[in-house]
Amino acid sequence: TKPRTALELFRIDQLLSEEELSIQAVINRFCADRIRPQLAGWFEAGALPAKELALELGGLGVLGMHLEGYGCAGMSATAYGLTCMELEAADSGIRSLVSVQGSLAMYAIWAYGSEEQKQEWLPSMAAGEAIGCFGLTEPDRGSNPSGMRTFAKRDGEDWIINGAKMWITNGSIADVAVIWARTDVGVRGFLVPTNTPGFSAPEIKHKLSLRASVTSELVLESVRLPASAMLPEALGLRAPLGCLSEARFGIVFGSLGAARDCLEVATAYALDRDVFDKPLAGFQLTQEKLANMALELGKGMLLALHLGRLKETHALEPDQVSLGKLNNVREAIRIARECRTILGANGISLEYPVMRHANNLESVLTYEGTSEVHTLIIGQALTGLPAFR
Ligand code: TGC
Ligand code: FAD
Repeated sequence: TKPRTALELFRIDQLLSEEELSIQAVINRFCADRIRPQLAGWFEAGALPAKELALELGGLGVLGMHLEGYGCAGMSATAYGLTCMELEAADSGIRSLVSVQGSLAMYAIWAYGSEEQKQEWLPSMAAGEAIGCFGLTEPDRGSNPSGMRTFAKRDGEDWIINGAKMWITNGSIADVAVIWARTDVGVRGFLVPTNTPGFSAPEIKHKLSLRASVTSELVLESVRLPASAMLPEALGLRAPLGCLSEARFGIVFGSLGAARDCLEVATAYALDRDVFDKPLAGFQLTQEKLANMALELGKGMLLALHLGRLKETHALEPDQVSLGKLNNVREAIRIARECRTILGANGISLEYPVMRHANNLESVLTYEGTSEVHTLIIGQALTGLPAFR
C-alpha cells in the first residue's frame, strides 16, 4: 500500500476550507523556495536576515493577518494558525518573527492603542517596513511578570522609563518596542521608538536554540516619552496577558509544524535506510515509534483546529489556549526527540532539520508561559485553587 502521512491518515484536510488549504499551500511553497534552503546556514551562523524577511512576509500578507483594518488581511484564526504551522515546519525562529510582530507587538497596538498610534504603526508593520518587539520578561521576572521592576514615572506630561527587559525576540532589529512598565496606577504599555535616547537593545549571543531568530536584552535608562506614547486602553497585567493569549494560540499550531517536519523526515529516512539488511521502517520497533508519533500529531491537530474554531466564534478562553500550548509543545518536542533516534548519528547533524527543531522547541517549551505555568493554569481551572504562589 502507498504510504500516507500522519495528517493524511487523519484526513485533516476534510476539516479545512478551500481558502484555508490554499493559504497553507502558499506559505508552504514560500518556505520551500525561500526559507528552507537557507535555514541550516542561518542557524549555524546564528544570524537571520530578519529585516529582509519581514518585507517578504509583509508582501505575503502574513504580518498581523488575523487583525482587521490598518493594512491587515483580516483572515480567520485557523488560517493564521495554519500559517504558523507552515512557518514553524521550516523553523520556530521564522514563526517567532511573525508571532512577535503580529500577535504581540501589532496586537497590543491594535487592541489597546489610540487611533493615532494605530495609524502611525500598523500599516507599516503589516507591510514589514517597521518591526516591533514586545518587552514583558525581565532578567529576574519571567514567569511572574506581576513582579516587574521596570517603572514609568510622570514628569509633567512626559513619562520617564527606567528598567530592563530580557530575552526579547526581534529586540535589536525593532523600530518600535512595546514596553510594559509599572506605574503608580498599575501596569501600563508604552510604544518606545527604538531611536529614543536612553534605549538600547544588545543582542543575546551563545544561544543553542532559536539560532535563526534575533533575541535581545532591552535597556531603558531614563527614556523620556511624550504622553502620547502610552497605550490608552491598557491598564493592569490583563493587557499584556491578553496579547500572550494571541501568540500562544499561534504556537498551538506552530509547534505541530515542527513536529510534522520531523516525522516526515524520519519516516522517509527509515524507508531509505537499511539496517540488518532491510529498511529500518520495516521493523516493528520503528513502526511503533511512527504510529505513536502520528497519533500525537493528529490528536494535537484536532485540538488546534477545535481551538481555532472556538476563536472564530470569540468563545476561546485563555485556559483553553493553555490546554493547546501545553499539550502540543510537549508532544512536539517528544516527537522531535524520538525522530532524532530514528536518524541515528545523522540525527545530530544540521544536514537534517530534526535536531534543529528539537533544540528550537526547548525555547518554545519555555517562552509564552513555561509548561509548568500552563500546567498550573489548567490546575487552577480544574480546582479553582491557584497554586502559583
Ligand atoms: P492573574 O491574577 O492570574 O491575572 C491578572 C489579570 O489578567 C487576567 N488574565 C488574562 N487575560 C487575558 N489573557 C490571559 N491569558 C490572561 N491570564 C490572566 C486575569 O483575569 C486578571 O484580570 P483582572 O481583571 O482580574 O486583573 O495574574 P498572576 O500575576 O497571578 O499571573 C498568572 C500567570 C502566572 C498565569 C501569568 O503571570 C503568566 O501567564 N505568566 C507567564 C508569563 C509569560 O507567558 N510570559 C511570556 C512573555 S512573551 C514571550 O515569551 C514571547 S516569545 C514569542 C516568540 O518569540 O514567539
Ligand atoms: P523562570 O520564570 O525563572 O522559570 C524557571 C523555572 O521555574 C521554569 O521551569 C518554570 O516553569 C519554573 N517555575 C516558575 N514559576 C513556577 C511556579 N510558580 N511553580 C512551579 N515552577 C515554576 N519574553 C518577552 O517578554 N518577549 C519576547 O519576545 C520573548 N522572547 C523570547 C525568546 C526566547 C528565545 C526565549 C528563550 C524567551 C523569550 N521570552 C520573551 C522570555 C520568556 O517568556 C521567559 O523565558 C519565560 O516566560 C520564562 O521565564 P524565565 O526564563 O525567567 O524562567
